[in-house]
Amino acid sequence: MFAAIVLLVLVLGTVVFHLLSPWYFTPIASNWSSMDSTVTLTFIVTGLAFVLVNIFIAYCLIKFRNKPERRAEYEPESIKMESWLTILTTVGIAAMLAPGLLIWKDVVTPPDDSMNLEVLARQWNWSYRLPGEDGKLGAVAVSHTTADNPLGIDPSDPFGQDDIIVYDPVLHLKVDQPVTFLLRSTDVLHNFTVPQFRVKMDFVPGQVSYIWAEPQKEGSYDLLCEELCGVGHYAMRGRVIVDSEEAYASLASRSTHLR
Ligand SMILES: [Cu+2]
Repeated sequence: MFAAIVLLVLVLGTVVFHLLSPWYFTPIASNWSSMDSTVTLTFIVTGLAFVLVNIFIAYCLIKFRNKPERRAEYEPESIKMESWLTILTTVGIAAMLAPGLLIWKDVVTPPDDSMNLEVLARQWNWSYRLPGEDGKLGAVAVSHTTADNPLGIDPSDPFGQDDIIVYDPVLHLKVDQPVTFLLRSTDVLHNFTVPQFRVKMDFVPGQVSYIWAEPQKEGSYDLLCEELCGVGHYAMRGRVIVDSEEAYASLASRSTHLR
């Protein structure tokens, strides 16, 4: 009886803590509210399973508690119960996973008006490359990488000649402009995470991975590397500043010297 009461108090405490907890996601600043919906759905499904299973255990502890005259029943199989358990588990898991598949399709399909922007991760800092006036990023290759050309821009590609390179952890973005981040690493695995954008992706040396988001709220956000990438990992911090259209335009006109 005592164990059953402790169990029920723990369940109640856990649910109340979850509902009243001040530790939750930072306010969202991008188009990915669907991510928050899937997390909420997962909490509902797993929360229901957690509460029901524990109430059932507490019920069994009381109902089948030890009595001198009681004998255990031997029932190795119950087709009816197993069928119900299989159906309920299937419905619960499908409810959690199916929306994720639809949202993943959106994650891997950047919109047509999305701006390509390159992020270069290195132990342990960030650089960025934005398309110049031609609106296109030039070709890059590891074979062109030198101390003077750390991004490996191909000198023979005209599209690359006006690219804007930012050797600074601060990246400016325009509000309501979808951006596809092309992710390159020159050394080890890193990860691109702006918690307020709700999407994250690994950098894999030797390939270009990508992620897209539409920043919808002006502000200044931390850019984190969320892949343990060496002793300086903790210091691999960047900053993404989402500007209004006017602020971004005046910044762009000033940043031509960065070319
Ligand atoms: Cu890193």
